[in-house]
Amino acid sequence: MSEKFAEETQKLSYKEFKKEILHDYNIAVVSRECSILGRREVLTGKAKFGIFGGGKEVPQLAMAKAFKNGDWRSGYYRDQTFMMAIGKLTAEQFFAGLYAHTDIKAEPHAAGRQMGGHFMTHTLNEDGNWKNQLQQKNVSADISPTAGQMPRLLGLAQASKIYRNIDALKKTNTFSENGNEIAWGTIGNASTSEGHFFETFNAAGVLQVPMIISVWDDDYGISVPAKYQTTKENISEILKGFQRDENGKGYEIFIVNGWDYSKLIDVYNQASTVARNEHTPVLIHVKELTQPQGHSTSGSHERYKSEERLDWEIKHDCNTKMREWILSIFENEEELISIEKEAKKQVNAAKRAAWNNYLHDIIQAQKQILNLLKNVSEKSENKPFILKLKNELATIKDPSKKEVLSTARRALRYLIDENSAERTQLQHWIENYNKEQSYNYNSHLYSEAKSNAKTIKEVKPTYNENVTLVDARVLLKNNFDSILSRYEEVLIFGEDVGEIGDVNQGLEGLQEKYGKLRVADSGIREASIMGQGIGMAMRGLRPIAEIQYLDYLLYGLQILSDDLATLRYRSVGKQKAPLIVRTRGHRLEGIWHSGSHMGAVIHLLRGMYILTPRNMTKAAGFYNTLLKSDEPALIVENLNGYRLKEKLPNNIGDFTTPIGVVETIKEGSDVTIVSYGSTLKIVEEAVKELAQVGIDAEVIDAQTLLPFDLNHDVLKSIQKTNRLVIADEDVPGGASGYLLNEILNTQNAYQYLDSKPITITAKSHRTAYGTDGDYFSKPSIEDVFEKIYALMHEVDPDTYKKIY
Ligand SMILES: Cc1ncc(C[n+]2csc(CCOP(=O)(O)OP(=O)(O)O)c2C)c(N)n1
Ligand SMILES: [Mg+2]
Repeated sequence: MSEKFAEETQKLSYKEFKKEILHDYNIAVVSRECSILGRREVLTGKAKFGIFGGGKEVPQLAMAKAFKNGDWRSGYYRDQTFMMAIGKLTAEQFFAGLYAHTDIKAEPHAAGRQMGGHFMTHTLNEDGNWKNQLQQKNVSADISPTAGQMPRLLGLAQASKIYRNIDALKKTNTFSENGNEIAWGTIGNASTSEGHFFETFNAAGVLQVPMIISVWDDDYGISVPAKYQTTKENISEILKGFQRDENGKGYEIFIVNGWDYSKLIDVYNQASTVARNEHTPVLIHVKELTQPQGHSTSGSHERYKSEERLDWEIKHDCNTKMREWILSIFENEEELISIEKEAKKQVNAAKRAAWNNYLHDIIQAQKQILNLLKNVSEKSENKPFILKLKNELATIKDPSKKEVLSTARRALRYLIDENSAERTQLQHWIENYNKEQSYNYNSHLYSEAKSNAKTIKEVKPTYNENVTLVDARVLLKNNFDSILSRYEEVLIFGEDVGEIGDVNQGLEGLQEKYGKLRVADSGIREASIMGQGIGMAMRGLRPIAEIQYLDYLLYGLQILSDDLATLRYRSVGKQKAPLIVRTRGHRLEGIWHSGSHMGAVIHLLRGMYILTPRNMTKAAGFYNTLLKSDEPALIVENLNGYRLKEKLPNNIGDFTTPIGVVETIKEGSDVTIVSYGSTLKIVEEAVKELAQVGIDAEVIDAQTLLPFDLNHDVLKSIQKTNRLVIADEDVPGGASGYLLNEILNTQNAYQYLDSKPITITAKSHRTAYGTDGDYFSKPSIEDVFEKIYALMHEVDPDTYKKIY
């Protein structure tokens, strides 16, 4: 027993001491039994895939002891023991997750949407409002991409720093008590090879935030050993340079073996004191862990581990070692044997209960369909076919919803020519079942709460009689000023955002006014800037995280796509992170400054709003709208718009731009042109020239790509013009392909078209540099003119004679 641990335990009576250790041992054993039976459930076909926490139990017990209410975890799929130890996972819930039970009460971690092993706690109430995070232990919803949990971890930790250091936020709130909360990260040894790990690690050292990263080191990443993962095969060794010392702030680093229960408890205590009190980040390298059942249910580790390694793993299994240690103190094996036997029984019973609970509703549905098919077959000419389907379904002992519904849908086809009450019943049953299940599998991509961003009403900008024209960046700056003064929880950060007030001075002077924490410069690290925003937004702050140029969003795109955009969906509406991402793009210069890839963005970021304001008044209005609601969004400002003159509204901070509403900026009768962002300027010029030859175009600004035109105003325009042109500067089939699908399929506009719909886009390659590079890469005024002219030539060749 280590000294510190002995000291601690002296405070407990022997009885309490023993009780606590046996309680922990019990959790470890129950957790292991879950892993063992879980694997069996997959191998026998009852569950699809399993990834478990066997071999990592003991350090998680220690972490759970130091984890307090208000704290946050951002971890990965090995942490079932931790979840059990903080009282947020039962054995029955573990199996419900494995079976993908869609009832959130039975499976509170994802209602079956995520593979087992991906955990969360609920931070939102039924109405979508925040719960009190100080009264519970908080677990941010896990994701599968290795190290994807790291960027978010930075923001979760940074939030404590913000709450501790910004006076206005110190008033009692439900998120933080003076910033005393720790953000706990867990990561596998091999996943530390990812850039996200190193980027986050460095950033947390720079920011000095209360973050503790535990590396669960089992020497492998699936089959690939440490030799190919980590320099010197040792993550704490190579991170030594981060150790804080007299030369500067940095990390506290601990190294401990994962089977050493008492030492682990010491280390986690020390680590939490350092992080909580001093806001110093900590690394705990937990070594000598094992994976007794291999990586996942997809394979067996005997394929790639040597005999010696397998033998070593048996001897160093953390549960076995903990057992040996307990026996060395208490010398009573009977008690342990009884705990082990009881755990087996308990887990078996939990498994059975979870299975029966999961199957119950499906079996009900199966019975209903068997009954309906029997009834409907009686009078049907296709009786034998329907009965065949019925009998096949009847033989399935453990049916899936798919089997039940697919049988019903196929049976309905046999009744196309028949009319009966039974047929109607069957139709209704299918419709209802589909509706019910669609809620289970398809809900909550966006907020379904009353406060969702689509419901925020438009407030138009208003102007004084003698309106002043200003550089548009001044309008934007005044609006950010207003936002920062109205919302104390708003923070704006990114590269060059602080001291110079962003590269286009949309935030000029605001750091001076609001301080270095609220308007902050960040390192060049887009992925963790996104993560910082996500984590802070999860803790009640309202971050506006800036990506300097749209092209560099790609560095952060993975985390936005995998983490932020999926958050509400994967948590079934139980978590949110209303982060606003600010960037600028469109019509820039050169291959990596062209700012055009909106198609890539809108396809990867379903779950966020993607907004493309055509000027800074519209952009400012979007910020104001978003801050009134609680959903994540990306706003792409026009880089070439900051120096253009705009009218300065007198209701700065109040006016809003509605989400999902297009704007007709010029009416016309011959053709509808839909565009957005900087391309609109080109379109507007071309339209003036088209007017000179008698072509009257209607121009619609899409404004918000996600969601697009909820009122179907484009359809109304096409009903009038019967012709559609979509113009943008993305690649062919990029955002224009998306818009085409929205207009033709979703809005059903195809039926009103008298001409082939056309898209005018950039070339497939990225944009060449310079004025001429732009001219030959992206659509020009002449391109737009000629394409629309050619369209009209096809309609009326006599009036619009061929140009070429
Ligand atoms: C970005 C990404 N790449 C690959 C994978 C597939 N994958 C899942 S787990 C894993 C190994 C992780 O090893 P380690 O971090 O050591 O954690 P362990 O499973 O050993 O606890 C890999 C390659 C993934 N999930 N995400
Ligand atoms: Mg590993």
